[in-house]
Amino acid sequence: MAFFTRSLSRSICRRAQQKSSPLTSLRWIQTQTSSETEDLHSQLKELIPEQQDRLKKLKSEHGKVQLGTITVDMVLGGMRGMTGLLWETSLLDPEEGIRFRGLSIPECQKLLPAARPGGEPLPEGLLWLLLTGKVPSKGQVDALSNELRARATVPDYVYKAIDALPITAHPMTQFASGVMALQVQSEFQQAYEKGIAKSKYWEPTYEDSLNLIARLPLVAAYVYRRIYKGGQSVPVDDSLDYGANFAQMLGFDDPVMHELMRLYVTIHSDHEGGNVSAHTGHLVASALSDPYLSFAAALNGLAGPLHGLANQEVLLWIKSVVDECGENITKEQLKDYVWKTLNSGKVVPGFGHGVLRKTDPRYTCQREFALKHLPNDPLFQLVSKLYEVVPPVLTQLGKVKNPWPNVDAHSGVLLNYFGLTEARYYTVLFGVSRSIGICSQLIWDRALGLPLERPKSVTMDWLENHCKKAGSS
Ligand code: NMX
Ligand code: MLT
Repeated sequence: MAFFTRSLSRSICRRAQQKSSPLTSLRWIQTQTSSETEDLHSQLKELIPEQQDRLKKLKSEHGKVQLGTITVDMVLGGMRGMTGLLWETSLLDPEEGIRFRGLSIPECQKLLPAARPGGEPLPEGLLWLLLTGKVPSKGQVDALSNELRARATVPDYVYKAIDALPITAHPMTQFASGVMALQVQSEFQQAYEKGIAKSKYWEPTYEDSLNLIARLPLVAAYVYRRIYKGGQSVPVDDSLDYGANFAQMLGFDDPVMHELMRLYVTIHSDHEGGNVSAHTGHLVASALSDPYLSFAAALNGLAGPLHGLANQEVLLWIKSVVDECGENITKEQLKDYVWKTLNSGKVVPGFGHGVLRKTDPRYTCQREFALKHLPNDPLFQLVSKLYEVVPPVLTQLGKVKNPWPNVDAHSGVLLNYFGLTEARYYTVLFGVSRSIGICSQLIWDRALGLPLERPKSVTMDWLENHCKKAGSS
């Protein structure tokens, strides 16, 4: 939920009542504009006591309210549908998709500052929104861009740690190793060793988080240039924002690719708290591991093929379709290829989801980007055909809960079109973006004093005995 002071909220509510649909009104009041004079740190500092009180009140007044029932299916089924985490920065609706602090992706595209009029949102603006629940001004976003650039310094030993790995190591392995090496500079770890008070934990967590977010593009670009471009680096461009600079350091100076990277980093940043990477980061951080340690753990979850690595798998799979059947494959041939994949025991990458039950809005906005910038690209046309062919096949399987495409079904063909063709690298891009969501929530975890995460586990014996006692057949 976003934040607003009581008096401001009353006036916003009055204005919201004048709006047409109740749903639009509710969304409208969830976010307010940042006050122009304040910087990010000052805004957070002001918001924290208010939110601490809110949490205390929730606990004392409603702590015993039930949120649902836990079934054996949930325990055996990866905890699907079990509400068990507090995650402030975003909320996922199965039908509608993600909302960042109450704003949908199209609303973010409309409201967040852009580099050019009508352009894609700047990821720095999203970071501000996730942290404060407020829409920043262009001036605030520009100041945050400058701050991130100033924080973007990477010690040489980080590159040496990466260089110690064989060049054939997966890009995610190299990237996560670089993040672990960055941890040497953790301010939280140093402060904890010196005995920092719990009420101040959020401050070094904030410093680590902003430093980490600022430094990740350099480490990620180093991995890319090391593996695919003979180790020749491209320097930071001080005139560019976060997303554009990242693309630039990878070696792409096309302004449309810069726009794509801004969109990419924005939409991959956060997907509420239960996904593997976010949940892992949150869990590890609950032990008071610093943001570097927590985020490195999150990256290792992102590197799994059912999670972030699916973006690599999608492009490799699409290229295997083209290799076998050519670019002008008919829908009938495509259907046969999908069945061949399924019959060989594999999943169709880029389709399905643990929570979503409709087409992922992150897929839809990437499709819109493609329709605008690369409508005639043969691989985009293939992705469009897959949108028609795959869902009925998955539905026919009879067990897939969501046959629709997710975010990973589309990202690869966009990157490939602009020359970033190395599919094995794609999950690193996802990782850079995910730092924005995970770190924003980590700052709030410490500000709110959230406890060590430690759910109860049981054995099959325990479950069988419990069910016998409960009289279930
Ligand atoms: N292709 C083939 N089978 C599928 C697919 C798919 N795309 N999606 C789900 N199923 C199967 C699934 O493997 C399971 O089979 P079984 O009972 O034999 O184990 C059955 O359908 C029921 O699964 P669901 O409850 O629909 O999905 P679940 O929540 O377990 O898993 C995913 C969600 C995302 C892991 C699953 O849909 C999948 O494997 N998709 C392909 C990989 C992918 O695109 N992952 C990226 C997700 C987004 N991200 O970035 O993280
Ligand atoms: C994500 O972005 O984390 C994925 O869509 C997976 C999920 O939400 O479970």
